[in-house]
Amino acid sequence: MKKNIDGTYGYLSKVNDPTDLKKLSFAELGILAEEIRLFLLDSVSKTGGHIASNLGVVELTLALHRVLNAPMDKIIWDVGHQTYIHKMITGRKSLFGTLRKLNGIAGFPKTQESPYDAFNTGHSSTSVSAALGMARARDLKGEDYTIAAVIGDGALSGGMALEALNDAGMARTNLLIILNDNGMSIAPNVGGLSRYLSKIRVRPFYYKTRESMQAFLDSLPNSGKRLRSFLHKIKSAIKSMFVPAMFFEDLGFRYFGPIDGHNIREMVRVLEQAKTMKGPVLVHVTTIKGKGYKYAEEQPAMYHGIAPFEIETGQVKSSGSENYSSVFGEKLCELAREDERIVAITAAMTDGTGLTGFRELFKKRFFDVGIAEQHAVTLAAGLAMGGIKPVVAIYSTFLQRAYDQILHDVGLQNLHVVFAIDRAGVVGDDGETHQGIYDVSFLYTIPNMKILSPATPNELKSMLDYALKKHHGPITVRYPKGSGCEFPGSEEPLVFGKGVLLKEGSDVTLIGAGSMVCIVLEAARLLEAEGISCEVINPRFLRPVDDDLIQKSVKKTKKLVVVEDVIKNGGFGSYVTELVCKSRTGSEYLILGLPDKGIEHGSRDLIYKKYGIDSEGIKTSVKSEWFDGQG
Ligand SMILES: Cc1ncc(C[n+]2csc(CCOP(=O)(O)OP(=O)(O)O)c2C)c(N)n1
Repeated sequence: MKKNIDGTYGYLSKVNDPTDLKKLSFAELGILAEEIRLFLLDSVSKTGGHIASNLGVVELTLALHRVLNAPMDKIIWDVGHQTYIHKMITGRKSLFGTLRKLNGIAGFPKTQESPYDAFNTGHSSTSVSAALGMARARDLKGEDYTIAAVIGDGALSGGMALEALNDAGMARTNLLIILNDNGMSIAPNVGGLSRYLSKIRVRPFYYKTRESMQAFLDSLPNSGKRLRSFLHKIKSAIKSMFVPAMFFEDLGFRYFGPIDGHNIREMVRVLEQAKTMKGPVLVHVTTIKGKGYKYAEEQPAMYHGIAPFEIETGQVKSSGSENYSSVFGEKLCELAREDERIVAITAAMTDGTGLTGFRELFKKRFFDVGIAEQHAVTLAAGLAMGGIKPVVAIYSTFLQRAYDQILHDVGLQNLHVVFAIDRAGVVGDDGETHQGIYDVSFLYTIPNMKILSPATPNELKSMLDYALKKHHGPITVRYPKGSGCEFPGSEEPLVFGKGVLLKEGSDVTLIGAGSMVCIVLEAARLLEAEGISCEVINPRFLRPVDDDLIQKSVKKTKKLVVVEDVIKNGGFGSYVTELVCKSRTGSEYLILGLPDKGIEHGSRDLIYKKYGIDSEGIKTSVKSEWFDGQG
């Protein structure tokens, strides 16, 4: 390995696109892999990002790009968090300082960013469906190129992936599936399928045996149907001796594996062969999550997605202040101590949703279902039907998966399921596929659903208290990423359907939903400094909304501003302004929120600023709408 004078790495600096990989020997590719790990660590330790998964796929990415001819051949990366190496070797390594920053490169594949990114991903388990669709499109158009999906063992547990395998196995189309099996989802993978994969992982000699047996069978004279069928039976018998149930082959795939995913030479050999095969092929590769960086290998879950950290010590640089997820986790434990009917459900996000403590304390009342949000919700419906009080903790963005389950299984049956929606609103760095900006709109369509949105961590506690002790029926408490603010008035007791008047004023009524309340209070301060008197309301309930409080205020001010960090279409603003319009007060209104397009990656503050929902932006909009020329 050689570092150039300008600090770049010897081989890496020569790789500008995947064709450059084809010029390197296997020994050189090995050195390149080491350089890539150093570069990755150096840059992600500064920007933050998904480090462990990327460290695990360095050799796999090099082998794939060595064998395939991208961008003509297409690679679809499931989830897409492991595409940093792919981005580095497809012309974007100089942009790594901008990773996940506003106007910088995204942390996930983006077709608009590069022709090498064949399909946008972010949510898990979509790659096989997408790849099969693209393969069928290719066939229908009479074209000829390779399409590969790279899917992790965690993503494989998602229902969609299994639906797609079911279809693809029987499809008469050429399709290459690479199963990147590291035994980990974010945390260790769970479920029967994962156990099945770990059984295969410990029998790597199957692949070698299978190959030598294939060679032996090929060497025999092709003498008659009976001998062939006899040999076929022997082959199946030997196969089942080594691998008890060849799930993938029985589904219709040609199976190769398990192969050491850190051995480039071996992977290139197998991928070359797999690429030329007719029909669907599955190459099972085993990798080590966090490979090459001690701390990430030891604690892959912690280094799955991480803030900037110190390479030498592995310490995260940001302060570990209390956040909404941990407030939720602690409060839920407190409530669960008092009521043994309370159970918690997560879809592969125990740590992220703050449920680690609950899992330790209430083992039997904790269910990690894997990446299976749809199942999580209907499981909760079943539990509620059976007299248990389930709390489903899911990030806003991933709950989108379970819309029909919320509607059909929970809402229509009016079941008491508590949805604890984490990462609600703008999430920042992960960008458009991860923004929690659609849940309010889609939850408004769910029969019987009540929606609560705390403006402070204390309000989150009282809302959970209410949802589990007093309420019956479907109820959502949605709260943002990170830590919140506190302000006077937030300690007032929670009353069903009631908001709180935080500040009286006469010129304009400002309402912020959830985390927007703090920003609205700041905007009010700025406006007051310019002589505009603001009344500020914290609605607490987004459904049912405190109609009386809002109507009374608007009657006085005649001007209503609703601020939300979700899409405006069908959001809280539309809901409130419809109510106000119905009452014919003749008041005017302004909704400040997000447009119904994808909202890009970038820090939350910059995104708020860009879309005019920071305090300055609110002030400017209010002034230009009604008070221009004043102040
Ligand atoms: C629908 C959905 N739910 C949850 C997540 C959050 N998530 C991101 S990566 C990941 C684990 C993926 O594991 P695996 O596919 O094995 O990839 P690895 O990180 O181990 O390489 C999870 C749960 C997601 N992206 N999509």
